Amino acid sequence: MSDRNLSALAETLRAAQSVCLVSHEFPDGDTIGSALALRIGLERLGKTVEHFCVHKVPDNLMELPGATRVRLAESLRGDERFDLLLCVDIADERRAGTLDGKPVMDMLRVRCARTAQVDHHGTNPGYCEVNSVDGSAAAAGLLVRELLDVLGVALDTDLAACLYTAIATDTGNFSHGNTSAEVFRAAASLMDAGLELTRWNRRLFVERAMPKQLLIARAMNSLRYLCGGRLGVITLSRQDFAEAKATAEHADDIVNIALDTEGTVMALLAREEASGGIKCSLRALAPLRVDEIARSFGGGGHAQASGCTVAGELGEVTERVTAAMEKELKKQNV
Ligand SMILES: [Mn+2]
Repeated sequence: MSDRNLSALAETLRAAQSVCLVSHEFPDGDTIGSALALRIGLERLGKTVEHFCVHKVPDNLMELPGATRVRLAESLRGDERFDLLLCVDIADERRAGTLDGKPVMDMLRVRCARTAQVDHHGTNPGYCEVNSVDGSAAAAGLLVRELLDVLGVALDTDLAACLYTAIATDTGNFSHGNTSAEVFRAAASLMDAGLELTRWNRRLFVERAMPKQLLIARAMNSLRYLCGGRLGVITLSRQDFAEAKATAEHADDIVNIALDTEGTVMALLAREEASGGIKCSLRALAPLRVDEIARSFGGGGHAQASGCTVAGELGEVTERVTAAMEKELKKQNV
């Protein structure tokens, strides 16, 4: 395995006294877990560390050590200065987000003497002075674990919790195609360090907020199948959201309930938006695609995951979109 430029990054970190960590917008387990692990390691080496993000840390990560110390980018003061800016899991500098319409990265750069990053996106253009980037790594957390090793920081249960969160998140709980032998070797080293596996696994992958559970119950109740089960359809009304005390974010992956059915190859979630209009999420299993259908309703997206917002009444819009999906299924079947 390549050096991943980790010795250069380690040198840069040793030379810095104050470090400004930044996680990407709409933060996930990798950008937060990796940065929290870096914070623990750097503080153990006697550094001063601040950790920023434009958005707040998701609720299910708030128990991680250091999560309550993550600062919103808007709290950055005019007189704050750092020796080093360290971007974590940020594929492109725009991904750090914006504040009042301005790139957060611009705000941070002027306050930091040097810039560095640790990332695992193959498309990363290398926008810092020191770039530790490996597109073949499954998570930024893998690079951070190795970096801590180079820095001579020994793993403990806190570091294990943060790095597990990073690695488990980006590998879909050790199930996606990027789950390499390196991932399992790293996980083994976290177990050796005393990882509380069942605790963090529950927080990340088992528990759901109660409004989400209640919304799922309603989604399940509305679930029906067309085309002999090849098309699954879920509808959620504004009343469903109100009675579950749920918001649009709680509906995020509910369309998968329909798609994850034996024999189902296409799925639709149609939900009434608070602002009026019906938000449709369309899914398909490759080689089937739904982007053309979404486009025909004024939306768009990826081949197998698309969306559109259609004016009209829930039942009527659902019927129109499912008719288009049925047509597509029949077309692909001949
Ligand atoms: Mn990542």
